[in-house]
Amino acid sequence: MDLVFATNNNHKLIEARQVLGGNHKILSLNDINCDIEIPEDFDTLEENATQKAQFIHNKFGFNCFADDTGLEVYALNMKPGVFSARYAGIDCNSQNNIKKLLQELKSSNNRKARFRTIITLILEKEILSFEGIVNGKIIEEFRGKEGFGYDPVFIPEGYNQTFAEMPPSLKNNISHRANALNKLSKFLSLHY
Ligand code: ITT
Repeated sequence: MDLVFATNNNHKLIEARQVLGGNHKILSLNDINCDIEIPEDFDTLEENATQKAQFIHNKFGFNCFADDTGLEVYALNMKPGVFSARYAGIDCNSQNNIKKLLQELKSSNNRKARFRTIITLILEKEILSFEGIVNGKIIEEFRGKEGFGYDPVFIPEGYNQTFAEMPPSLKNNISHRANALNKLSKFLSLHY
């Protein structure tokens, strides 16, 4: 099946194609000639994922899905969460966000965190959501060059490497996004 992935994040697109690409054609926004910045106006992952998917579906009519992801840190009352992309400010990059995170956690022994992804799928007018979570901890320094976002400071439970130190294929087996994408894949294989 052809599905548009409503994301401006190329890393997410690569990850989704690795999980779903064998059975489905995953089209990018480029592939459908869409160069519009998709709005993300809400303060929950669920609402933002739905807004992104609905925006593309309404404008272009394709079956599509969108992902909204947050890093939830226990000692910070699950922040930055839905505000992960702009944690250090609206124009800040991942490095700035991580620096702010490490600063906020400086006096804390509780480094427990999780990534949570919500994927919303719009298929033949039906709207469905899939959640993926990976538990882990935030380390005190940047480690690794793979991945993106907060990957250099996040070690998933049961591993010694950060997501940015792992081969991408390993992150893509165990991550929050892989988890949600696998649920989406299972749904598609059962129903279509
Ligand atoms: P789209 O909304 O266009 O899909 P985005 O990069 O804005 O792309 P999010 O709003 O979902 O995506 O991302 C929120 C933040 O969380 C952002 O700073 C990302 O870098 C970070 N993030 C998302 N997925 C991640 C992952 O797998 N590993 C590390 N950081 C991640």
